[in-house]
Amino acid sequence: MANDTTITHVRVTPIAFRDGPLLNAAGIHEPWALRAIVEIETSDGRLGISETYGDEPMLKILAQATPHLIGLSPFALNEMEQRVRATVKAIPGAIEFELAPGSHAAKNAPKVISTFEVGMLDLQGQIVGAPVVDLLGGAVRKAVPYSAYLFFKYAQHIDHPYAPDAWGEGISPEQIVAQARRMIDIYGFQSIKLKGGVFEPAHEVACMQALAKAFPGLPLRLDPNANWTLAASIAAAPALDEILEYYEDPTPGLEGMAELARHTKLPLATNMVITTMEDFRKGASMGSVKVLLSDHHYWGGLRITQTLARMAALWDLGMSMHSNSHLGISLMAMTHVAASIPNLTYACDTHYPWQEEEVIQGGRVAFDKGSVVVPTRPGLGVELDRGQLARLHDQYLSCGVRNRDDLAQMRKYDPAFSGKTPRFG
Ligand code: GKR
Ligand code: MG
Repeated sequence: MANDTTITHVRVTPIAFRDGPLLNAAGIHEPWALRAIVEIETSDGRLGISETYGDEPMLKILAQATPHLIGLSPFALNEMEQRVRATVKAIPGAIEFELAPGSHAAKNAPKVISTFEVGMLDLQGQIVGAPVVDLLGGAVRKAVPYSAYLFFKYAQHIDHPYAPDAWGEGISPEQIVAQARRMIDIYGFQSIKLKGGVFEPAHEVACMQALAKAFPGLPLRLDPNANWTLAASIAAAPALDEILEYYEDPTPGLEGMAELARHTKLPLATNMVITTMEDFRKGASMGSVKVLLSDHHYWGGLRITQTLARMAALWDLGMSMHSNSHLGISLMAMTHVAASIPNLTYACDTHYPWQEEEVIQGGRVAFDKGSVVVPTRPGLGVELDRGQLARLHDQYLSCGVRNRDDLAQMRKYDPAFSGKTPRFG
């Protein structure tokens, strides 16, 4: 190999950052969202960075997998993948874990592979002097569009851990329109998604109708995270047919989605029923879903996301990206890969507007007309702010949250909340 740089050390730092009282099908977000920041050091003094889930099972698996990176070249992505697959399989009790809602349990090895791949691509970019997107074949767009991701929400968390956020309550159609207006004013987004599955479908449809009226011509999406029965999803279809660009995971299962597809003019989108290659095969043959929402964090990295995009093109599926609560390193990784995908047919999701804190130098990533400009600097194009990393790690140590649990958090507000899905219809 032309470059004899090797990986000498890997550091995983769990962090916690403030997150709003955002409602979803599983319950409500806790006051603290968790992530893990991974630093990969090399023999020539470079540092590659990556961001992933910070829940305890993920930290355990990372702790067991990281020693296997030592001695590898940052270019040895295939060997890294083989080593991770062998390690994760061999860990006794390495139980699969699910991050509620809409993520997928059978994903431990891909989650780790993705984490390491992003950090190693960051290193490769630094070594060759090219942005990550160039290592992925180059950018087909200069900026990646994201959509305004609205949530039903309370004005503040039940236990008042800190001052309420600036977004206020978001329950009524008027409040949801106001939330959209504020988000679009700040970020310039040119499409809107509402996280549903929280209230009766009629209320959520009324919110979408209010958004359609307030923002004529702007593409709209609704995502009830499979919390509507098939009957409720079919019943809502005629009203939504008139106003949505796609209908995201209203009802559970590939079969349910396939049946729903017979009753709506809308393309059905998913980050729930197609999350593995096996699902892809089934989904493609059933024709249940027309838009694939990928997520490099659990699909296994940036390169497999490109493979997925090619498969989507072959099967005539649209393509966009799913998101969970995240900070700027993840946003940059998403931006590099999304910039390399010709058939990115819809603006990507991002929770970024809900996060106020950061771990990267320079503070929060800027958006221009709802898009993030693809960095041209070597690697990911962002560096760690050590002071912020230490501060957010201290928050992790003191916040008490170790695993995301939207259901338990909801039961603090409503002890009878069952969390059983689908709840509506
Ligand atoms: O953060 O509440 C949330 C979302 O509901 C998230 O967990 C989902 O995975 O955004 C996601 C989705 O599109 O399904
Ligand atoms: Mg979704």
